[in-house]
Amino acid sequence: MSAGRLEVGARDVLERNRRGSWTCPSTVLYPHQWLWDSCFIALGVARYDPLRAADEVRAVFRGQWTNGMLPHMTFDENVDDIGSRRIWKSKTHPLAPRGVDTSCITQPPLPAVAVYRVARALPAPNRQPFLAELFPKLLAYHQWLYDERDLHDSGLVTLIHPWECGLDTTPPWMQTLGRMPLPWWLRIAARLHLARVVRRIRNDTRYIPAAERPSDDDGLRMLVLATRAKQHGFQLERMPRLTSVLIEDLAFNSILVAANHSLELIARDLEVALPSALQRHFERTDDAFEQLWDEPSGQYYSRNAITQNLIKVPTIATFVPLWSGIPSRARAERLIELLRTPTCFWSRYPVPSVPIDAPEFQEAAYWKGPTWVNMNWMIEEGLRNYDHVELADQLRMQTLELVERAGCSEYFSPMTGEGYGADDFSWTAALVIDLLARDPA
Ligand code: 9WN
Repeated sequence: MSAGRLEVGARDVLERNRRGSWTCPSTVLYPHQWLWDSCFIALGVARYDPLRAADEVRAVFRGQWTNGMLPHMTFDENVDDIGSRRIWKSKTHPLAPRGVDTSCITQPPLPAVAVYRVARALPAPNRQPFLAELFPKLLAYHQWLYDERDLHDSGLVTLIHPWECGLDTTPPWMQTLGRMPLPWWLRIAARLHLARVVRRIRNDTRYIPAAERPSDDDGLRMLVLATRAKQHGFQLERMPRLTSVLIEDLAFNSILVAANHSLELIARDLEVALPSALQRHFERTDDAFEQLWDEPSGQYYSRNAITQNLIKVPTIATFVPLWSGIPSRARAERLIELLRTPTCFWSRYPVPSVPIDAPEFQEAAYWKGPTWVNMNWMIEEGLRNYDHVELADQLRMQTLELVERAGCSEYFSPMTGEGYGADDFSWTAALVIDLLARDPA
């Protein structure tokens, strides 16, 4: 297939998934708006329709809470999807917006990156007004992340639910969740009563083979965890340490570093200063990565915020710091050596979300093994940050080849390239457009 046909197909997916000003990830499986999906979508759309990309990012802020929180989902009122909306009941929360239903947790903080990059693609007269419009909202979001989620000023934001990390079923989260104490009565109640609820909420397995989606057990535990968080107003400071799963997530915090940097660039373009307290938080975050580095294995890991132990289960998240320019050159070289190891991360269709030689690896299971285009996109840029241009080009070509062969699937087998999950998935389409537009060096 030619690059032209690939681009036309990808644009077509984004057109079909368009819902007015925003784009859903998949009409069948994900008919609402998701936070980091819309940011990735905007980055691709900006390549051919910057004004639409600006609207896509703007729409993310429809759901912003009065405390600055950006929810991971904003529901489409025209879609009858009572199940998942019922978990949140956002309108019963005093800080939630009145006009739309949202979830009550966040997702990887990509908006500042999307705003900055989309602004650069806009016609000159639209640029400053767009930045000026969104800057206070971004500021409020980053402020919320630090005020509400970095209670001890460690510099690292703590997540209260795996849905916040974006790599939902990634082994470090699922292993920690698996150890979450469930009282016996809840265990039984969960099995007997919630199973029905889970099945209602889980319309996913009606469309996608169960083996490609979160297991019932993972799904049930995630649901229990959301219910518990709700009992505590989704507020970290109120969550009991014993029955919660609190993680200083590696990918999320790495993305935060890049987003903080974008916010600094936006402030510079607007010729305004960032609050000095916020600037100090940014510096602490940069420094905190030292604590997520494990010298013997030469990798970064997420940290359990309760025990303060690193969760030493290798995943693709270890490469996200490359995207944000976090590691020193020496550490980056170690990470890239690991990345290019064929028995581990450099499979036939890299990059698997879990190394193929790890006991946790499952070829088709969501975030437990498959290759995802958004991760490849970040790693490709990360390789360029550290001047590994040839490897970046190779990853770019192999990612495009994947999509040429299997279509805009949600994720892919890292061994055979077979497409899994939802078809016509928006961020796959959008990021393919961005990769095609990128000048291979
Ligand atoms: C829950 C929409 C989202 C992505 C996440 C991905 C998946 C949802 C789900 O789909 O999560 O938020 O139902 O499993 O894990 O990264 O944003 O595409």
